[in-house]
Amino acid sequence: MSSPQSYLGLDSSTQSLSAVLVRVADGCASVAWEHAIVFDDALPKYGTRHGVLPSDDPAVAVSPPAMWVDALEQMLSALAARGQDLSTLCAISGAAQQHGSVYLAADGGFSRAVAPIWMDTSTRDECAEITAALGGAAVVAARTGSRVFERFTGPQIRKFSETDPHAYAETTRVHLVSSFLASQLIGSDAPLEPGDASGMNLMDLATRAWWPDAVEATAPGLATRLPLIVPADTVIGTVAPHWRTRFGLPAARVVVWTGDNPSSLIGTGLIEEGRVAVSLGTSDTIFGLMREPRVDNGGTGHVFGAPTGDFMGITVFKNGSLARERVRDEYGLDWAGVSAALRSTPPGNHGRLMLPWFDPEITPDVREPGVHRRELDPADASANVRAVVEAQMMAMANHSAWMGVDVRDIHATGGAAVNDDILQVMADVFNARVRRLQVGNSACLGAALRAWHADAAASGEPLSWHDVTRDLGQPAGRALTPRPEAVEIYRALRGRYAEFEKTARGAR
Ligand code: XUL
Repeated sequence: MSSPQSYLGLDSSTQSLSAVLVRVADGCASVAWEHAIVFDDALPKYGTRHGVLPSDDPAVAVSPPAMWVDALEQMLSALAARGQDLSTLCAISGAAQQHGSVYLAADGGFSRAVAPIWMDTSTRDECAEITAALGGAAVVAARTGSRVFERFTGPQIRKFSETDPHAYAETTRVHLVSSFLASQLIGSDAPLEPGDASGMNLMDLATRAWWPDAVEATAPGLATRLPLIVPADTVIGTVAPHWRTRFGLPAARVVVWTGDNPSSLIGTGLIEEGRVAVSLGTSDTIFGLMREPRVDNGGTGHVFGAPTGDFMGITVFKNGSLARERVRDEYGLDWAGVSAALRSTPPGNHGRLMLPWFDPEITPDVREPGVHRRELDPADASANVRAVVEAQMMAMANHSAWMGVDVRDIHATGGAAVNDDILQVMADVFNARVRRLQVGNSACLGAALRAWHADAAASGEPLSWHDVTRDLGQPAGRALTPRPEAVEIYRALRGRYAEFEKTARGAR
């Protein structure tokens, strides 16, 4: 019998910091502890709403990076307070919301008090300028995996360098949220890995190194301000002495952090091509592993590096859980009420449609928020609940076709994946079998499994991705299967939904 080992995975998302502690004994992995710190509730002094600072401009979305550090401290304190032996803790890794940028000065303090995050859409001009300088959208997409997007870090850095050149001049390091928090954990400057770095419009996907032309086109002197990019399995240090003395943590290895989506790829067990996962979180995302990058040239899809060293295709929808909650709250319902509404209305909703653009949308590209209804009475609570869920599923199915995956099986994760009635709509719209994961927070689980995988390699006893995802990164429980009559209805309705989207966007 080998002695037990444990691995900590952290996930700093838009609204919370969560942790999963995975225990490995005799080759079997189980979850020993889970914990979450919700920013608005646990750190009210920062005044965030859903983790974001209030703004009069719907295009602006920023968060205070100091809040993320405070949450990390609360989390490590909670880990220590479990009172159990932490000496088995071998390695820690993490995931974070992608694209957000943290600006540090030479003394390690913030040169900008706020961090623009993935919900920010205020960089339209910067996107156009970078695209033009690099020879067009198709060139940038082929090289970096995505055309230039407002929330991607490159245009965000450009905006900061132009609107506050003095503070930009003071900046010596621009971190992503992932590398910023990893730096806190190791007590020194942490690198990035290709998964999160591919959300910046600055990395060459083929070489997994910075693309000099993009770096130059983005902001003056940016090259020296960017972290290094290292392979995704790199041990970047150990838990800093500060945390060890404070909370009695061991000198566990710290593995380079990644973005929440690449991390979820591991946490949902998608280590082979041909399957997809749908994450129903603050953002809804659909993603899958790709052996070779197939880029969505003109569209809204992205190709990121995958933690396995392969690639992943992903499409992101901004109006995810906040849109579902808006509809739920508008009609004074709870989640049981949402389920009841879905059960009391038929698939296809008698043709009643909603475009749920409560906030500016990423996919499709919608800058002016606005909810559109067709044949849908705003006073009809049940029909509106069905309409928002059907809209999200149809948009996801329509806009992920570029990934070229014949979707037969979906691994569902994220907060709303606990709801069978929502997952039934997913199964019917995609005509696919839907199963949820054993561990709800797949980004967090992925971080713990990445820590295990890299620690094993660093200890000279490498494990395969299959080994580390076998016990926990797999679906569990009953599958929701598509119902043939509903599948037929959605086959037709998806076309009508696409046409409604087109008309509404054209009317702008
Ligand atoms: C990915 C994206 C979001 C954030 C959410 O491109 O913008 O999924 O990573 O945390």
